[in-house]
Amino acid sequence: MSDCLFCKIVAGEIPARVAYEDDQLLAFHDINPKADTHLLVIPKRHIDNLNHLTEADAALMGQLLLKLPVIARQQQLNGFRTITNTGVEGGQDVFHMHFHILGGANLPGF
Ligand code: DGP
Repeated sequence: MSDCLFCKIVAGEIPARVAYEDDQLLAFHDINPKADTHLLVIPKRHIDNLNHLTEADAALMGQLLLKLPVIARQQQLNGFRTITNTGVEGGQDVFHMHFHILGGANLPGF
């Protein structure tokens, strides 16, 4: 999607501190971290949010979930919090599906 911020990060048009990349997924540091470690994990292919998933996305979502702890371990996190905000009413600001990984010191209460 040409006007999507995270698609532009995938395309290298907007810089980001990349923590992990493969052919389907990208993880990068959040520009406004809410904890000592705050990453965003996204599918490279544009999907607005969980509301827009179809059966065809099942394998991709499986890969994404499996990679979350791998990426967290690469950041030396033994434990972490995962959040995905869905829709305006769910607090989503960027409409390219992303999973927050939050961890380390200063993890806010929930
Ligand atoms: P959400 O509210 O769940 O849609 O989270 C969007 C997150 O995206 C928010 O924590 C800040 C982050 N963010 C917004 N713009 C940029 C950017 O240009 N670069 C990076 N790295 N993160 C961004």
